[in-house]
Amino acid sequence: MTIIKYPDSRLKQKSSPVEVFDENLAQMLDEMYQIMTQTNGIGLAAIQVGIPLRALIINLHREDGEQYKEDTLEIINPVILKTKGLTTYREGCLSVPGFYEDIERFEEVSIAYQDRHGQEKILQATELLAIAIQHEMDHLEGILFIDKLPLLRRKKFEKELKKIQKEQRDKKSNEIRKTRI
Ligand code: QAP
Ligand code: CO
Repeated sequence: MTIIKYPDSRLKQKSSPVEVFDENLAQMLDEMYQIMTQTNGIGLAAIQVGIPLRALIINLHREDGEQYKEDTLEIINPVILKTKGLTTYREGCLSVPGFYEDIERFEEVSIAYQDRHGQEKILQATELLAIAIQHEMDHLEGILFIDKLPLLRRKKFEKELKKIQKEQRDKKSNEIRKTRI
């Protein structure tokens, strides 16, 4: 499993509902957790590892700054039932590393979803959890947080991305040249 990065077109795919709650699903969720924590993430949708299923995981840090596996929320086939208020938060994304921008979201959301066993659940989320849920649910529709930026800020992002991509290309060709000499 590797994390797919923007501008890979797979990130624009709409994910399909999970219909089978079996050992494969459990294994996918476990592997997603591993890669998310290895890359310092707090949320990951299955499409970010190339699997177009409506599944996502969230694991927020506790007050001690640590992540605990038992805190992981595994959210399958979510639907928003209710929203309240608006709030802005500086978001990032494992598929858009190094970029952070303010995004407006609902302040609170209630969702219905299924857990890894197919059991139906309801969750009322506030604060960072509410934001993480909305960010990850957008991935299921093929939407990234940068898609929500106003045109000028989106252009600024595309410009910064080109610069970083060029730097990485130059660094690579330099490394190749060094090993030849
Ligand atoms: C989504 O985001 C999210 O740029 C999860 O270099 C966003 O885990 C949840 C990350 C906002 C709540 C609020 C980003 C790691 C991780 C980077 C992430 C990076 C390394 C982002
Ligand atoms: Co993301």
